[in-house]
Amino acid sequence: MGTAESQVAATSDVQQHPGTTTAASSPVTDGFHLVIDALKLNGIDTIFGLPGIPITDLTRMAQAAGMRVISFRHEQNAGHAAAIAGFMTQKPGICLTVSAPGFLNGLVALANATTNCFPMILISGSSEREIVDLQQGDYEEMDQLAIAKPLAKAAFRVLHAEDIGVGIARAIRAAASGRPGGVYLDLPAKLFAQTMDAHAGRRSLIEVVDPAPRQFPAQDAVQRALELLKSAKRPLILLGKGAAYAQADADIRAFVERTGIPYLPMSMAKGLLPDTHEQSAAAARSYALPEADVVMLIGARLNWLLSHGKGKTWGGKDHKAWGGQKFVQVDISPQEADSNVRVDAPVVGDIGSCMSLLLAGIGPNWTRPPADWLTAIAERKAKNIAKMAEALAKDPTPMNFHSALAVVRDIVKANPDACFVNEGANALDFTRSIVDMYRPRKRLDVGTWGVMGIGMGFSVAAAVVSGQPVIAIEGDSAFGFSGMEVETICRYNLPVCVVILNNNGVYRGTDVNPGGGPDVAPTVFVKNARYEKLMEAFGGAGVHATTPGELRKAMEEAIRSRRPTLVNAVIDEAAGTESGRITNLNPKSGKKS
Ligand code: ADP
Ligand code: TPW
Repeated sequence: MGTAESQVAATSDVQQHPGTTTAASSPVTDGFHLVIDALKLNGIDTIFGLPGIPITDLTRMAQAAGMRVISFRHEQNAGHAAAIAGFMTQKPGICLTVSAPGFLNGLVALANATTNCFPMILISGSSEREIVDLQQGDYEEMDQLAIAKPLAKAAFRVLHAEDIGVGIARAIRAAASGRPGGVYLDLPAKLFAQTMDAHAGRRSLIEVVDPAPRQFPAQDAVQRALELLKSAKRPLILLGKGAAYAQADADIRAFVERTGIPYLPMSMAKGLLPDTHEQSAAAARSYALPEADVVMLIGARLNWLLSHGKGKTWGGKDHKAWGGQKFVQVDISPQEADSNVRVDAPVVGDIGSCMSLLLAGIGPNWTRPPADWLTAIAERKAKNIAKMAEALAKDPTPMNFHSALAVVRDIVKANPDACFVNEGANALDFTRSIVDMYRPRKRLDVGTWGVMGIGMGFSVAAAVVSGQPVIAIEGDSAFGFSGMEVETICRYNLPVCVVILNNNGVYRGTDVNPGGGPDVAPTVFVKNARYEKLMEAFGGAGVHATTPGELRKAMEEAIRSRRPTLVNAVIDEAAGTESGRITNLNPKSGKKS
């Protein structure tokens, strides 16, 4: 990279911008250009957003300056796109919105990014501080900074053009360093038109050096973890999305293979090692968790997705009881250990640095786990895989989740580099367990919150960032949260194949109004809806698939042609359970584990 000055000179010619040359002809720049130049200086080349006052001109100027501006139909989808771009690249994804309502629409994505440890920056235009603070009723008035603060890892506002460089540098560092997260950057409308001397402007920009500095754990922490693992009779490794994010793929794989310890991938860590790896215990999960004696968490939290590390899932005698496991936790956050149960060996640092030291520490004489543990897991696994194969081989009419997903499983196997987006309840749970992933950071889903609405935003970003085909497996309810973005997919001609597993409703389509009135039940949608026509409306391909053969043909064609495609895969409306696999979290069901 050159100096800040040469970069800026190359990225935006301030003299060509109307009103940016003073009478004395000393060049001036303005807030618009400083924002664009600061982003470009830091290697950020894409903005996901939605224009309007006061940022329309910013989107135009960014495009003129060679940035990719991906314009959405709703800010939430742009925000989800930015967040997943951050997950895929380790560079904060940028979402740009207008004030109050646009900002609020983006907030779900900002909060979701923070919750999931994805680096993103939500940049919103805002109204005039003087008017907002006196609550005098400005256009789209709102105290956005105050509202964003509790939902973001950090929040900043820039009031003066000469501080734009610092504001963007701080936002980048806050989003990407340590535990990544969502950052809010408030840019009041007045800032964009502020002018300043172009040379001083260039000098005010900051090219962030080492935005996510490596953090090595202490040697004794590494030793403690290795000793504990060595002492285990039934060790288990859990890989989380933090491990996928860290891009330490080779060292993680080497550590798993050289220790010989069985592992379980969390949803978005699927594919970090291929799901077909012989050490994967995924198909024996309900055996491995309660039986393990030492569990090593790599970039995974002991939250609800892991039953808080206790209860019956872990072999505890009731839903609150500790199962007796000892834990090693590799994580960048020093506060994560002991969040739910005692962690005996915290290893705090970035996963790349931690894994390189752990790998170096195992040495040539490492003893693999006892054979009876490995055999017991292998036996359970073989039994469950055979059971699953039986279910997948059935060909019922209408299709069910299994017969449709057997097709998806083959398509992903044949196209391992395709990105894979997934949301819904049953559509999520069945897909996660049936469809194997083969490469890291390909599976992008509802994450820590189980949030619906990531579908089309993630799909757009995955296609833009990776250039690879994208397959989105969507529940019909899940799809509805972001469905209008099929226009965005068609507009940018992205190679996205959306498959809706359509069972006529939320969870399924068979509920009946308990009051007996004219309204359908709250979970029921229009029967036999023709979702594929939505894609056709914007020039993409729409397919109505009622058999696995039709689904296979449509998906193969979509991937071959790279044409935006929506397959309406009609499945049995009685298929699916309420809330998928987390029925037990519904209050009436009570907490069972
Ligand atoms: P999952 O849902 O897959 O179990 P979580 O989101 O619960 O994963 O956990 C991810 C963890 O990874 C977080 O605790 C976060 O601090 C950690 N993490 C994220 N990035 C890194 C990194 N580069 N190095 C170390 N830990 C990381
Ligand atoms: C932002 C609650 C969880 S899953 C789901 C909802 C509404 C949809 C399930 O139906 P779908 O899938 O998609 O048709 P399937 O296969 O079971 O039929 N609002 C938000 N997030 C969540 N999680 C919900 C509501 C929910």
